[in-house]
Amino acid sequence: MLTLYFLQSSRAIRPAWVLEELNVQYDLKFANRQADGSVPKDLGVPTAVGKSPAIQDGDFILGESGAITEYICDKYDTQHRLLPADPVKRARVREFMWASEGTFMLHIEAYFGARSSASPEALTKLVGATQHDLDWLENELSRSSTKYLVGDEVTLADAMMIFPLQVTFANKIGTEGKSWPKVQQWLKNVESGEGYQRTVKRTGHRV
Ligand SMILES: N[C@@H](CCC(=O)N[C@@H](CS)C(=O)NCC(=O)O)C(=O)O
Repeated sequence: MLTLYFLQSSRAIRPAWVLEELNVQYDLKFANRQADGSVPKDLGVPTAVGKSPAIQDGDFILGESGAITEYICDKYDTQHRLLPADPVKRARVREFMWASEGTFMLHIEAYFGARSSASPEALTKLVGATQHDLDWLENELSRSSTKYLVGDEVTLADAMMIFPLQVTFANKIGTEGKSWPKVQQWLKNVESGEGYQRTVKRTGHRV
């Protein structure tokens, strides 16, 4: 049985949702955040870096949410539902996957790291980077007019992108008084989906 190491309010929502979408049986090793939202010292995660998420599948241990979600698809998504076989669609999905960590989360983490000490000018720049990311996503969704990021069914693009968008809106990183209607509609589509709802019920995920 596959084990998912799941820290509350973390990127672990990504593999959890993928496992639920594919109806893969898994054990959930749950860790809560401390009362102030910080992460407990030892998450009990068996990777060297010890971050959430991680999985153990037999003897195989893997970290990094992008690598984990791809592994789950390679092993369990025989119909290529979430990671399409067609090279163009697959590349499109992976474009969002890479953007989710390498662009969106990068800017969010930089903002969180700097917000208590940086100058107002530096903070404005960091907030501007996230707003620019939202503009890009709004533009992508306007061009495609699909329910999800790549087509009208959930893919790994949605599973990876959901977390940075939830964090951005929950923490109001440059969002106050502004709107990105396509992005906000996409978030609604995701959060009302049956597989996503099942994931929240099983994990208690909240942002
Ligand atoms: N790039 C990694 C980032 C993992 C990461 O930073 N996870 C956070 C939670 S979202 C964590 O475990 N933080 C605890 C720590 O840094 O000790 C991924 O996508 O899995």
